[in-house]
Amino acid sequence: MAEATSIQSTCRSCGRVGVRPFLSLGTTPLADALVSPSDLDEPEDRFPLEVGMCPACSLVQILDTVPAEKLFVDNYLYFSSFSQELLDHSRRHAENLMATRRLGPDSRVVEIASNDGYFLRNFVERGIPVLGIDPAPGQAQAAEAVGVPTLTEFFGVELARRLRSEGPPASVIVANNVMAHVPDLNGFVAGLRELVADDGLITVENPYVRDLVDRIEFDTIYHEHHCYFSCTAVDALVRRHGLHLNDVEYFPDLHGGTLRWHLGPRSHPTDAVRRYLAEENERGLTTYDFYAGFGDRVQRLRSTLVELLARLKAEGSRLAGYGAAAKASTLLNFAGIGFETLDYVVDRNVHKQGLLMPGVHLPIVGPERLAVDPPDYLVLLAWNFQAEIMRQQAGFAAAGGRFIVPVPDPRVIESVPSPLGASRS
Ligand code: JHZ
Repeated sequence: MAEATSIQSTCRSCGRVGVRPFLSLGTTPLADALVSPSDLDEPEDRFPLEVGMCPACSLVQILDTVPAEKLFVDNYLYFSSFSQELLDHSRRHAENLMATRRLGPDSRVVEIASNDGYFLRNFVERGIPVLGIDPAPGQAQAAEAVGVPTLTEFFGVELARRLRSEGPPASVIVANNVMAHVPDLNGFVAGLRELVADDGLITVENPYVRDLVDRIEFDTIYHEHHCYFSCTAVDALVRRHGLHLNDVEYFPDLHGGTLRWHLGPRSHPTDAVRRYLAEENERGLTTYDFYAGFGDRVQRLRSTLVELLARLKAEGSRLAGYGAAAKASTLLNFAGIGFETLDYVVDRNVHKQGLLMPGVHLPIVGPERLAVDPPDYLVLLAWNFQAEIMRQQAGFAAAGGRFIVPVPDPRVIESVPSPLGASRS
């Protein structure tokens, strides 16, 4: 087992001592460190995965920090464009911003963690200047290929200062699924304030910690995700850097329940902001008690899932997984699910095919395998795309294949759920 290079003794946001652990997922390999078959003899790094909550500012966070280069540069193969639902969600967001912010050729839209250009390409099509920032070289190259200029760097206050010294402030900054990924949270938010125009808008999306707990989405915990946010924690964090939480949107099905926070240098909070803060206070998200029983619920889920899969195997069924997602790695390694249970893991990301899942070393194959060598049951490891995957795999279901959803309540499912929607409640 490799040691994590640093262990967090103070809160990643407010800096106070006293972060209280409430869940240990043991030691796990890095969730996106897919293994090449030729490297099977090499020792695989494993790091402790423990989660705690800061009673002072409510931030939920992991206690160990793995260096960012190890997480996002070497062999990082997550490409956003493999989900149509995510592309549709992003297009709606872009169109909304273009209309409400009246963006045009004099505007500047910056996206942090712009990945393969899945979002900014919508602005490029309309002639609106953009800048993508992403340290992962393969993704940055893919973005450039679709016309999205991309800086292959980590974002923080220093890069923000440099960009401001070289060019205009950003009219809009978008940061989707990245604020949880940064070890230096305060440097990141200070950078947002530095780069945004005084009348500008910042939107930040991240899975909601309330839903993580309510829906037992423990598998979304891995070393890439240093933090798990509530509105209360975001409010305290951004205020420290001269920003205000002005609106909140909720996408109940996106990545297991996502919030989009609207931030800006000026304060004009909507009722949604007041409502969320009040509700989090009432439900106790601001106290340790809300999280205290989570570990037991995770253990029960693990037992139920392992028993369900073992029963199906004992009945003679063949099983495979769908989605070589990072969350799949947490789930498989924590539950100890490997070759004795699953034959393979399907993923349509061509960059992942031919590699092996971290730790358990299940082979990752293309979806065409389902037609030639179908299992009886397909475990939806990427359960956040349940609707999209089930629609795509209607042929597998029509031929008698069944789906298993692992969280929050491991079970065999029958009907195809409806597509993603948004709401403010
Ligand atoms: P997916 C990612 O987590 C990465 P992961 C990241 N760390 C993050 O913060 C969260 O998202 C929010 C495949 N797939 O997105 C693509 C199909 O094969 O749930 C992916 O490999 N067919 C930035 O890795 C995987 O499933 C399909 O039809 O846990 C899904 O991974 C679809 C829709 C997806 O996230």
